Amino acid sequence: MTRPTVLVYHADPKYAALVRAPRGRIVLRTAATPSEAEPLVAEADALYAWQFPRHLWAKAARLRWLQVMGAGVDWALVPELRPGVVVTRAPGVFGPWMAEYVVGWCAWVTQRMAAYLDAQRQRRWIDHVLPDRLGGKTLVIVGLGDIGRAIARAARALGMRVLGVSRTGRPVREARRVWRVGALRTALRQADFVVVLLPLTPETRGIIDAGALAAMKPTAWLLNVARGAVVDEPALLDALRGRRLGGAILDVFATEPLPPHHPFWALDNVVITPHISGPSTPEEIAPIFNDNLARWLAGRPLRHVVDRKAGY
Ligand code: OXD
Repeated sequence: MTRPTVLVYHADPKYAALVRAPRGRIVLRTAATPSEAEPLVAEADALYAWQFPRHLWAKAARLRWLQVMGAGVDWALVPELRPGVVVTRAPGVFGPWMAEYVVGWCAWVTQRMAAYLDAQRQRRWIDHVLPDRLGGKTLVIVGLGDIGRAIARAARALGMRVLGVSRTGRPVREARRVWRVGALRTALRQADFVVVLLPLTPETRGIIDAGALAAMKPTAWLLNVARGAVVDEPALLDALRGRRLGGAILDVFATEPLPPHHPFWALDNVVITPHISGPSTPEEIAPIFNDNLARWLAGRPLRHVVDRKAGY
């Protein structure tokens, strides 16, 4: 019996080191760069990867399964990936990280951390500046998958009022109320903080547009931890420059790395982080991959299969 080939594509060798399969059941190949992947991809039956180079999909003639290492799958759901390839995600891993990121940066705003640090550098005692509470503030979570619900739980633990927006508008235990995406602006009007978590699909591209931003209170903060292109960046820039928003915490951008000349860098009401809100770690993803690998080898259905039509 020929053994299936599993290609692991990542610069960190730990991803491959943590692959577990019964002895002799698979051929394991690794590639850290596009040029290393190029001669191997035609042989791959399964791929365990992050940001696999788009120009190589056409060569992946034998590929049957792709396990994605990160939260988003938009880079994989391209027409070049043959329709028969099953794509699986890694849910449950990123929510705890992103909950800490979101709650942490919301607290950075309300605890006025920038102001106190700034005053410290100048040896000034600014006891006229008081912190605010997160308790009682309204957080609107746009995108209520497993990550959105993990963020909701953390926010609720601090007494925040959590509202949600999702494609279906289906109620979830974690949010006091959920609207459909069509009623996005109704939800945004109520927010002190908005966190954007929608996957990037043709329907969500630019969905946080000038009208959506105008619906937000002028004191509200926008946190984008989804994809840069879900937000209309020129409209956001306009709103921030015009002080029509409290500010923005941005972890993702339409172009990454954010180019040095980009105007976001210069704004005092923007925090820029380099796409780190939900890092992938080999140790956290490995159990998901290994469980699916065992299923795949046994011919059983895989877990966490992406709906390629829906885009997530
Ligand atoms: C992502 C990730 O999908 O960082 O953006 O995992």
